[in-house]
Amino acid sequence: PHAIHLKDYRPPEFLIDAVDLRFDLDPERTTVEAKLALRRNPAATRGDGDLRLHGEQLDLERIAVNGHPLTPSEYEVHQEGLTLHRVPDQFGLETRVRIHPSLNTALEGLYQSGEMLCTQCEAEGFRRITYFLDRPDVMATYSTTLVADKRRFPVLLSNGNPVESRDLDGGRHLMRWEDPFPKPSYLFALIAGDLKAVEDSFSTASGREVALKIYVEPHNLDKCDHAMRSLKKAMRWDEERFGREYDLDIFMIVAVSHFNMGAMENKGLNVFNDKFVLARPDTATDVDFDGIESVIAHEYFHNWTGNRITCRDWFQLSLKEGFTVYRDQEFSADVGSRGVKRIGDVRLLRAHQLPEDEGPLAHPVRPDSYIEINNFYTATVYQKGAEVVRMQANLLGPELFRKATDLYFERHDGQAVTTDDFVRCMEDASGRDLEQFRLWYQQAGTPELSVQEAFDADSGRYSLSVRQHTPPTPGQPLKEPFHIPIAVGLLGQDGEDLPLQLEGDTTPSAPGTRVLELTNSEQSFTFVGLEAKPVPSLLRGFPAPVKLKTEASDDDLLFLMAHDSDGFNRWDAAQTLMQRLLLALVDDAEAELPERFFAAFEQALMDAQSDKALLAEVLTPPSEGYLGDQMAVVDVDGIHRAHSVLGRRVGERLRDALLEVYRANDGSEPYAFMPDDVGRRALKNLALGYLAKAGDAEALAAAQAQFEAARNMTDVMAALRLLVDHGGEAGTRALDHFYGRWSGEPLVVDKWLSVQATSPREDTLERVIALMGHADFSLRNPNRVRSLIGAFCNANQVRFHASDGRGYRFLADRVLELNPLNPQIAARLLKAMVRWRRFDAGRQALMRAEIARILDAEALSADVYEVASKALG
Ligand code: HT7
Ligand code: ZN
Repeated sequence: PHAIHLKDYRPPEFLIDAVDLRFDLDPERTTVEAKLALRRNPAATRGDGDLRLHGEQLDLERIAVNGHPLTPSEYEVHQEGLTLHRVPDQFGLETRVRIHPSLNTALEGLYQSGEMLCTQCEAEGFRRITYFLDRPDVMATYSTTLVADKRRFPVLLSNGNPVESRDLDGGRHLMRWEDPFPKPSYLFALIAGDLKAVEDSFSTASGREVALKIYVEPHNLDKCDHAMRSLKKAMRWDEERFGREYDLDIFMIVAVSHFNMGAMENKGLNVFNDKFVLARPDTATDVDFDGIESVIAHEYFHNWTGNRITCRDWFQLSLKEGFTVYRDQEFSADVGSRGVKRIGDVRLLRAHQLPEDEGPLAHPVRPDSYIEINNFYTATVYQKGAEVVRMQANLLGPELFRKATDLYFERHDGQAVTTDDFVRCMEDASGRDLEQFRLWYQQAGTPELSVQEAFDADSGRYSLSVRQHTPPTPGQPLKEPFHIPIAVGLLGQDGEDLPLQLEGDTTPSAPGTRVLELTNSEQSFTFVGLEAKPVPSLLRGFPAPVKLKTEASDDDLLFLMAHDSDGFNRWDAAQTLMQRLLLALVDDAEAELPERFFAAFEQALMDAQSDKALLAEVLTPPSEGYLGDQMAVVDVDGIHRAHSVLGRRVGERLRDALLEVYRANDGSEPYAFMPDDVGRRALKNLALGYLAKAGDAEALAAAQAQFEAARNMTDVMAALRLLVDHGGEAGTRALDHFYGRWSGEPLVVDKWLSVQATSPREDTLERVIALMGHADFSLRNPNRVRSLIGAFCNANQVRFHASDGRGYRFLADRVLELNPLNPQIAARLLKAMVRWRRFDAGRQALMRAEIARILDAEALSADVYEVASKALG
């Protein structure tokens, strides 16, 4: 496998203006006829005159230019596609190929999922459907005719608007779809199946009626209400917040059960992993409801950020993904609780992106090279990309940012563009120079900030000296300083915000938050007019994807936790404090926990005024994985022990308060996915969790009762987890009962698999291995793989990283099994081992050996090869 470099980008030599496709659909053998209107690209430098089309795993049956079949000397079929020699400047190309959906286990191109046929073309799957210029800067209009057996496939869908429907001989039927908006091939989709739709409609701001349809297998029709509500909310929000209206007469969502990622934004026909569509209170948790709302919004928002304006090449992936994640985060913040949303997003960034940024797979938001683009749908491109957009939005402020996005939509509608084009719109609309800011797209790695404070009581001057340093990443040994916005507040002794008067300010400023712009590697900011040394509240709201090396005392952290007007920083102070306690317990499991910690914890718990969801976040300790990231060498067992000790001591020490909170917040029937209810459930289950860690008999009885009585899956799962982790008969009985009740619902069975895979019990790996033999498990279904194998390797640090290396061997075996079946999923799983250098010598050797074993295997996919070779590189 070889690397592709951004610096080698050239415009395509040919363009395709219009595509006419006809599919004769059959799972075993589908025929695809394509008519392409091609012309030379006037903007490209002339090459050798040949036309090179992408194509993989296609059996070519016919090829003609302008209606004349070609002779074998006029073209060449090879591994990567088809080359036509000496073609005219403008011509029509006709091809007919045969493909085999039922054999397609990679789930890229046209494949079979259960009884239906569906497609996934991003990033480079269209070339498995027909010969084409399968690159995003080739945009065409599509007309698609679908023919299939009417009984087996009564529903036939594709992009755009339906224009023809009729029956054919032999029990077959035909549907034709036309998409008037030029699009790249990765946005093509088709669906054929025996599906039913939940229907609704939406009136756009300009008064057009749009038909909305969510297609599912008939038995799932009762699980679509939340998805439909989410879709309508997202459509309205995009009109109000970004001025974006939907553009076709119909918008469709289809839920499929075999899917490599979360969902796909194909024009007018979004295809979803069913996990992100189907929900009923008794089958889905609050986390699931939340995920559905944001993924539905995300895919819908792509209609403008991705589809109407797309990427010039795959290095620009964050142009659409970073911006669209920013948009879905803002949507969720607006329709839910902004503070809680921000905490969740930063938790996610710290759990996935920061580790990625300091490991062997670190890459810039706009990568310079890749071997397999499927490996670059990463936390850096998505989550850090969103932070980079957020920083620009905050630097410009709401009015100028809206002016800049309006300009972007107007200037680039119908084009395939770059992240640089995006930043230029920010500059042109605001008049700001963002040259240095562009480094956020170009340099990998997380800047580390250290801050020194100095207070001069005589002059009332208080200064913050800030340094930034970004460690080297693969291929980038030296870094330039970033342009970093730093939002700060200063708290007085009474806990109130002080006015933030910077030296040299001509007008007095109000108390609150002020954004300092760090552009040098070292810079000082001096505030004046202070009567006493304030307590600084740094990086309010997490204004930039950086790591702060804080030197705040425990007293200051407790003070911030109690008083900071910024909810995010109250949470962050609590996290830092708990992190310190946990790391002290890693060193010495018998270490005393300070009295004031329990007092602060109890005070927060009993504060009747506070937002319960926020409180649950504040009182949730950093995860075992995150604690490992804070250590020079991850102490797997010490961290697990420390986590248990802290939980137990809180559970014992604050028993009464926790029981009171549990009882006061129990019983939120009937279920509603409303912020207050979600917060109440989160808080009571957190309280129950602490009590269970202490082995409290009353708590375990409450968990049992909750498991039996609850009608909503959030409470059932919280109780089931506690029973399983506690072990014994009760855990086994609960698991059996749960499976008996839900064996017909694969997405609920996934929860049953995950709760077992993530249990810290000592026999978990044996159980996972046994569950791989369960009738409901299949390596061919990515949801099953993620729920069992992915959960074990990524969310069970203490068992996956067991010092005997059996977890590593287990993962490597699965990667090798999946490599020929589904390389995308195989490569993703392997990422659980790439940060092997962070562990002790014994574990390092074991992981390295397993990665080397994978690299030695024959017929390694480009996906797995890239991850494994970079991991050892
Ligand atoms: N744009 C999509 C990314 C994607 C994908 C989705 C499903 C299966 C395979 C895929 N490869 C890439 C999803 C999104 O970010 O919206
Ligand atoms: Zn996306």
